[in-house]
Order: sequence, then structure tokens, then C-alpha cells
Amino acid sequence: MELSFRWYGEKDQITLQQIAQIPGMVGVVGALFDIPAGVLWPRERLADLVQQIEAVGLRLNVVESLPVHEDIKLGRPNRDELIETYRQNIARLGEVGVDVICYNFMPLFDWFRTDLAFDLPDGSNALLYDHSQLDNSLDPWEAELPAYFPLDESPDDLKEAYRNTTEADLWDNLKYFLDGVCETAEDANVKMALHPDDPPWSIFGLPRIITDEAALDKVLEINTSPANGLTFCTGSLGAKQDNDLPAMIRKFGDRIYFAHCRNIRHTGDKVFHEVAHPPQYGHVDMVEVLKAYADIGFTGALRPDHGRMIWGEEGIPGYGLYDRALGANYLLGVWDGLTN
Ligand code: CS2
Ligand code: MN
Repeated sequence: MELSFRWYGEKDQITLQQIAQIPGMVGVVGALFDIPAGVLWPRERLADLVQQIEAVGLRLNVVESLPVHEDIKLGRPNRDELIETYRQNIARLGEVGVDVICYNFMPLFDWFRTDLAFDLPDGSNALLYDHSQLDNSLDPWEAELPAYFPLDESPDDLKEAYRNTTEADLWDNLKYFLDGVCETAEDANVKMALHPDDPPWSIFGLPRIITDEAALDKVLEINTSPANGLTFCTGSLGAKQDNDLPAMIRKFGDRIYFAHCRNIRHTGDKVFHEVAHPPQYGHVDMVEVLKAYADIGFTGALRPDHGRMIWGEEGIPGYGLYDRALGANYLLGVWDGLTN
């Protein structure tokens, strides 16, 4: 596996130099976060990103995310144009040596939590989700959650547009998108890696479909291109307690192109919060997860996903330096023990 770390570019208070100092670090997971979905990524900006990362001895191995425009998810008439732009972006990312494009197909929202700084007993804090608090919680667009890209239409109008979109429609629109982009990805030598929905159930009345093993089966079935694959996120899929994560890793094997390692603790029905990576803190058995990756001979990028805020750090929710660096080191240690 290639140990990797997400970096938010200009808006990140963490520097590439700091990331390079984490033992075993190889890859940087980046994107051009200020560019709305549906717009071409300028070649100079990409070249500059690659150059900054290479200057510290790392490599831009994954782009997360190349966002899918809401009109594609909605199946609106202008989707062909938007898919064409997406194809051009794939080609550009291939040109600069990116191996994997991580994207998601969640309507309107990316990951969502009801508390961005839930206090844990040890004095750290972490992201928490409580389904019963959904309506009294933050406005994701005001909170500027980090995974969100700027929209070119108001969230309220989009919400309205999704009212008539069923899960079946979303599947059709995902297939249409994959049929539109996978050949280009094959030619560009780039893998498409669909991130599961987080949390993996409907929120705010909007459909969510990438939630469990049956859904991942279906993703691979609706388009059989080898460029069509998965981001396996233990934190997202683990929120559904009947998802058997190690078994799913063994099953989807070489169609997993990108590994996200995150541990969560369930405290009720659809109530969970994020915790440190080692298994004793939560319900994701990270050792078993890594054993499964070792068994399938995983060679792709693997990154700690969210971390807690520890040692008084403040920053982008879920994306501080310290706990993710500890997580990276834990993952590498277990991995080395399993594979050497
Ligand atoms: C990520 C994803 O920040 C995160 O938690 O795991 O939400 C990711 O950024 C996108 O969904 C991938 O498209
Ligand atoms: Mn993830």
C-alpha cells in the first residue's frame, strides 16, 4: 500500500513539509478545492500542485474529489456537456500522473455530522452524528464543511429539484455518468473510485444509494470497465452496523482502488462519533481491516480519514494534523507487522 495523506492546499493550515515528516508517507491526496463542479481544471494549476508536492518528496497519487455536478446526479438535460468536461478533467489528471480519482454520488451534501466538536473523555474532540438531531443542527453550507465544493445554484433550489428524484433515478444517473467517463479513464490510465455515502442512509429527505455490500455489487455491475472501482471507507460503511468490513474488502478485492481508514464508535441507533484509529476505541476493527487488505495484496493508496482534534489543535473539522499523523503511523505499524 501507498501511505497517503489528504491536503487541502491553500486553505490548509498544515504544510506539505509537515506531511512529508510523517514516517512512511508517500502520497498526497489533493484537489483544486475552489473550482466548482463542472468547470475545467486549468493545466497550470495542476502542474503547480504537482510541483509543490514533489518538492517535498511526495507524489500526487489521488485526486479527491473531482466533484460530479448536481445536474449529472439529477439527470438534467445539460449533463452531456458536463460529462464532457469531466472527461477532459480525467484526461488532464492522467497527464500529470494521478492514479486514482475519488468522487461521490451523494445528492447535494457530502459527509454530514450534527456536532463538529464533540468532547471525548480524554479532552480531545471529534465529529459526531446523531440522526435525531438532524433538524436542529448546523447548516452544512454555512459551516463550510471541508469536503464541499462551491455550488452554482442555491442549496434550496437544488433540494427542491431532488424532491422527485428516486433512488432508482439516482442509479440510472450514476450508470449514465459511468458509461460516459470510464472509457476516457481507461485511456488516461486513471481509476475511478466511488466513495460511499456518509452517513450511508438518506438525510434531509434526499436519496442516498451507496450504502452497503449490495450497493457496491451493483456499482460494479452497472458498468464493467476496469476503470470503474471503489473507494472503501471504513468510517462511512461502518456506520451501518451490519456491514462486515473485512469480508467486504476480501470480496471487492482488486476493485478497491483507494482505502480510507477511519474508526467510529456507535452509541445508539444512527448515533456515532469518530475515535482514534486503533480498534479498542471504536467498532471498526482496524487490525482485521488491514489483515483483509494484506490478504488481497493491496497496493493502492491508503490514508487515515478523519482524525480527532488533540493536543489543543484547531483547524478544518476532521482534518487536523496530529491525530491523523498518529493514525498514519498506527496503520503503517500494523501493516508492516502483517506484511514483512
Ligand atoms: C471523505 C469523503 O472527507 C471525507 O470524509 O472521506 O467525504 C470525501 O471527501 C468525498 O466524499 C469523496 O468524494
Ligand atoms: Mn472517507
